[in-house]
Amino acid sequence: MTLTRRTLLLGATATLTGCDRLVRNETFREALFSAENFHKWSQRHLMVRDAMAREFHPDQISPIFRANGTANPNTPAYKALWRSGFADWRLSVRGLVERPLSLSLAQLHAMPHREQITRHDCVEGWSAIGKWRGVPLRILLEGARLRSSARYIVFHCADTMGNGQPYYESIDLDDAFHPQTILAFALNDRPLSVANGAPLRARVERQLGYKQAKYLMGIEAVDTLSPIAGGKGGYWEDHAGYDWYAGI
Ligand SMILES: Nc1nc2c(c(=O)[nH]1)N[C@H]1C(S)=C(S)[C@@H](COP(=O)(O)O)O[C@H]1N2
Ligand SMILES: [Mo]
Repeated sequence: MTLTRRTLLLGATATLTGCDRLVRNETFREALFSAENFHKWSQRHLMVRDAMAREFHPDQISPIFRANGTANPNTPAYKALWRSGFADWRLSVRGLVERPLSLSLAQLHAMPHREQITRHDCVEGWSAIGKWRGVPLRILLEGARLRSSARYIVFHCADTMGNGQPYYESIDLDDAFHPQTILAFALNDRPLSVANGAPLRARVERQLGYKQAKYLMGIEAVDTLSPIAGGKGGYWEDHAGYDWYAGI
């Protein structure tokens, strides 16, 4: 809650006090941080959406980047991919794009990279600093020629949760095109481990841990989130009422 409020304080100075009071009201928060409303609200209040997340020095990297949530998808399909060293894994880029893509890990490795040392904050109350390397999401979206009707990017994951539904998450285009939003295949100069989301995971550095989707299988461009699973834009948004915009 404090974390989310801080995001609001980045912009909208004029409305600060009124806002601060309103955001304490649960109903208002629910409405504001839903996917549909957040975008309208942030534009109306000229929120600073292009700010960069803080980056750290190599000597600040945490000795251990703990794993949380799924630590191994353990499905027959994932196990088969893992056994082949993810040689048969493909990332699909689909939905509202003119040129759908199906990319191997080797193809992703051959694309331009970004490296960033950032802090991951989990709502459960722990943080870790790690060095990520991956392909900026912007490059994939430009390669697939995102259609102008697209408003969100959905991350589809390989792991199924307790209720048998796959983990998924979504972000809007401000975050999708942000320079620090990457699809990472390496953590601390090593290939991403299974525990941390092998072979590919999202890093959306201005948001909380649960937005950092692991075990990516596909990314889908959509104009609305309501037909997907519970309709709130993410597994925890659907099942635990977490904010869709989980700003730090
Ligand atoms: N596919 C998938 N992605 C996920 C999760 C998950 O259970 N499944 N957990 C989320 C949560 S709550 C956190 S804090 C981070 C944990 O990432 P880590 O395991 O690398 O620490 O992944 C996020 N992404
Ligand atoms: Mo988390």
